[in-house]
Amino acid sequence: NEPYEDERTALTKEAFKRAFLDNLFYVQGKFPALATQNDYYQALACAVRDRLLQRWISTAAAYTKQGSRTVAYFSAEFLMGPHLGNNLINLGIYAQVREAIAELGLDFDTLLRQEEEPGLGNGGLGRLAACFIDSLATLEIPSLGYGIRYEFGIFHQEIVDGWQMERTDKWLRFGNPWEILRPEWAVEVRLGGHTEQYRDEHERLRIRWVPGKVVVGVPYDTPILGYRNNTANTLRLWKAEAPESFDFSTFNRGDYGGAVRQKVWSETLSKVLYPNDEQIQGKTLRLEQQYFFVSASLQDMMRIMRVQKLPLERFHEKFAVQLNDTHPAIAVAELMRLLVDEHVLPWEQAWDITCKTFSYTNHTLLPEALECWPLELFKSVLPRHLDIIYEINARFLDEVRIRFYGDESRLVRLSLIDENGERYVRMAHLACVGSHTINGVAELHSELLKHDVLKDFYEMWPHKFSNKTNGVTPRRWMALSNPRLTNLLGDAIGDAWIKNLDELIELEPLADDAAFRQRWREIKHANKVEFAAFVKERNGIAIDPQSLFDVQVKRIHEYKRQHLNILHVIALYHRLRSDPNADIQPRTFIFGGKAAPAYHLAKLIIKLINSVADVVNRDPAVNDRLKVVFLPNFNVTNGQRVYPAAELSEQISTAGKEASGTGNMKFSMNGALTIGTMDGANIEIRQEVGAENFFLFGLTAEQVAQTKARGYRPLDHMTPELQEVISLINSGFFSRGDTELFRALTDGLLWHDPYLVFADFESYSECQLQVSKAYRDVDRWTRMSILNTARSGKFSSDRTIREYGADIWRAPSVPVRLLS
Ligand code: 26W
Repeated sequence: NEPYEDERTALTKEAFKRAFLDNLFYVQGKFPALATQNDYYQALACAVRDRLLQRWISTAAAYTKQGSRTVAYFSAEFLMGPHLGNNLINLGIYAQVREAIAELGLDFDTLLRQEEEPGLGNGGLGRLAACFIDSLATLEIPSLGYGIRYEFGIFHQEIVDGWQMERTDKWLRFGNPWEILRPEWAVEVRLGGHTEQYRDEHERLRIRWVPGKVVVGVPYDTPILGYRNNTANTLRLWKAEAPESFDFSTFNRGDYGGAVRQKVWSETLSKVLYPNDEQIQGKTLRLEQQYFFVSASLQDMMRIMRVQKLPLERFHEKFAVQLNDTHPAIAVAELMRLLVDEHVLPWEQAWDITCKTFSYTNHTLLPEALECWPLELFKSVLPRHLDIIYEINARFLDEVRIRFYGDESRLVRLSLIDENGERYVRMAHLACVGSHTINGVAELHSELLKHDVLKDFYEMWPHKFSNKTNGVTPRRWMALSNPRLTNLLGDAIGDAWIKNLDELIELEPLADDAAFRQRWREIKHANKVEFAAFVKERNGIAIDPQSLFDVQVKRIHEYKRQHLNILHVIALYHRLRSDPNADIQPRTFIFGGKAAPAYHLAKLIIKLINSVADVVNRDPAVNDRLKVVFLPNFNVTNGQRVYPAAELSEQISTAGKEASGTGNMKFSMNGALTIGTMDGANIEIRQEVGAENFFLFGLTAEQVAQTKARGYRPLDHMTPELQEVISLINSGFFSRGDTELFRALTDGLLWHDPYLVFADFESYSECQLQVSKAYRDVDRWTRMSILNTARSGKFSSDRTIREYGADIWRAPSVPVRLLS
C-alpha cells in the first residue's frame, strides 16, 4: 500500500521526477527532444517552488492568525544569489533531487548553472541583507524584506584588453520562477508637485500635497526558506508601473506619445540599480527610487494592519523597521506624513510611534558615502517631506538647545540641514533622530561611530548606540558552496553546525589528528583543482593547484587597497627576475571585483592587475612560481566557487576604513588564513581564531589617524624595493612601453597616497614572508586552517540576528505548523 503522495508536495525522489517531467510539459510546453537546458532548469525550479509554497502559505496563515510582531528589513539592495541550490539545501532535499535528475539522464550542475543570479546589490551591504533574511527565516522570526525589483541589477563585468567593460544585467530575460506577482496589493506613490493648505470638513487646517506625478508600485514576492523548518518568510520587491488612469486620460486626448512617455518614465523608477558603493552621486532618480520603495512598503504595512484589524496607533507594536544604511532613511519623514496628513494623528503621537518603529544601521565610515541631498533637488521631488523635516529639525534643535545651553556650534553640527555653503538634507541625521537605536557593524566601527562620525549624536543619546558585528549564513557559504568540507564535517562532528555554527568548536581537537589533517588537505586540494579548471575555462590561464592560492575578491576601491597587493606581486616578480634561483613559495594571486563605472582610479587598478598578469604569466623566467589571475564578474555565484578553494584571504584595507567586511568571514570559515590589518571584523576574527593563526600587519586605526595628523608624506616610506616597483610600472614595462598609462596611479601614491599604501608596504611584504614560511610547514598550516574553521562560530549571521532580535527588535520567534 503506497501512501498517497501529492505530486506538488511530496519530497521523495519518485514524486519529484514525476513533478519535474510534468512541469516540462505543462509549464514549459516542451518535451525532452526539444527541451533546452534552460527548460529543464525552469521545470526543476517549478517543482521546487511547489514544494515551498506549502510552507509559504502555512507561514502566512500562522502569522496572520497570531498577529505576530514582524521585522521589516528596509534595504535598497538584496544581493540574493541563485535560489535553486539554496532552497534545496534548506528543504533538505539536495541529495535526492541531484539523484533524481541524474537518473533522468541530465546533469544537475548544468541545470543549477542556468539560473541567472538576481544581482540586486553592489556588495557587502546588499549581501548582508540577503544573509539576514536567511537567518530570520531559520530562526523563525516573522519578517518581510522590502526593496526594489530592479529590472537590471549590478552590471555584468567583462575584461577587454585588461579594462573593465560594463554590460547590462538582463537577469529577467528567461523569466523568474521564484517570484509571485501580487497586483491586488499595488499602491500609488506620489512625487514632485507642491503643497497647499486647506480646511477639512471639521474646519481643521490641513496640508494637501498636490503631486506632479504618480507611479504605481507593484509587489513581487519571493519566498525565503528557513533551514529545515516550516518557515517561509517573504522578500517583497516593488516594481514601478504607470497608473492606468493617467495613461488613459492622456491617450483619450489623442496624445499617444504622451501616454507612452508617462509609462516609460514611470518604469524608469525601478529600471536599474545604481552601481556605486561608498560614493554618492546626488541624482534625482536615485532619491525617487528610495522614496518609491519606502512609501510603497509603509503603505503595504498599513494595509497589513487593516487586514489584521489593528489600529494604526499600534504600528510600532506590530512592526520593527530596520533601516539598512541611510538609503531608506526618508521612511522617517514618510511615516510622519502618513500618520499626520493622511491619518490625522497629532504630531506628538505620530513622532512617538515613528521613533519607536525605526532603527538605523550605519555601514560606512567614508565621509563621501554619507548621503546628503541638495536642498533644491530634495524639494522638487518631495516638497511635503521637506516641510516635515524642517518641523522635525526645529523640535530636535530645541531639545539640543536645552541640553547644551549656549552651544551654537553644536546646533550647526547636529542640524538635519547642512548650511555650510550650498544647503543639503543630511540623511544620516534624519535616521539618527528618527530611530530608537543606532548600530555599527563591527566593534571597531561602532566605536568610531560613537567617537568620530556620529559623536554629537552619541553625546546626545548614548543609550541609542550599540554594536552588532556582521555575520554570514553558513547555509550558502559552507553547506551549499563547499560540499566536500560539509561531508567531512558531517563525518567528524555531525551536522548540527549548519544551524548552530558554534558547534564547529568540536573540530578543535582534530587539529592534532594527523589522519584528519590529511583529509582536510585533500579536500582543500580537490576544491583547488576544481577552481583551477574553472579559471582555465574563464581566463585560459593554467594555474597550479600545488601553489598557494592567495585571494582578494571584493569591490575595487582605494581604501581596500588592491594596489597594495599588486605592488607586492610586482616586488616578488622583481625579486625572481633579479635572482632566478630565489627560493620562493609558488603562489597564485587571484583578484576579483567590480569598479564603479565612473571611478577611474579603480578601473586603472583593474587594468594594472591585468597588465601585470599578462607579463608575469607569460614570463618563463619565473618558471611558473608566480601566476596572477583577474577573475571577471565577481558575484555571488563566483564567490561560491572561490571561497572554498582559497588558502590565503587578503583583508588589507587601511585601518579604520572597512566598516566590517563579510568576505573575510566566508574565507575563514572555509579554512583560509587571513593576512589582514586591524580593521573592521578582522580584529574580531583574529581574536576568535587566535593571534597565532592570523597574519597581522600594518598601522592601527589610531596610528593611521596620528600619521595623518602629523602630515603624512608617502616618500618618507620609500624603500629601495618599492622604488624599483614604481619605476618598473612607470617605465612602461607592463604597458608595452607606455610610460604614462599608470601615471595617475603612481603619482597619486607618490604625492598623496590617501590610504597609506606606502606606509604599510614594508610591514605587508614582511608579513607575506611569514605566510610563505608557514605554508611550507604543511602540518602547521593545516592546523591553523582547521582552527580557523573551528573558531568561526561567532561569524554566523544567526548570531547577529539573535542579537538584533534581543536588543533591537524584540520580535519573538513563531514556529510554523504545516497545513495539509
Ligand atoms: C549612496 C552610495 C552608497 C551605496 C552603498 C554608499 C554606501 C553604500 C554601502 C553602505 C556600501 C557598503 O556596502 N558597505 C559595506 O557594508 C558591509 C555590510 O555591513 C560591510 O561589511 C563593509 O565593510 C562595508 O563597506
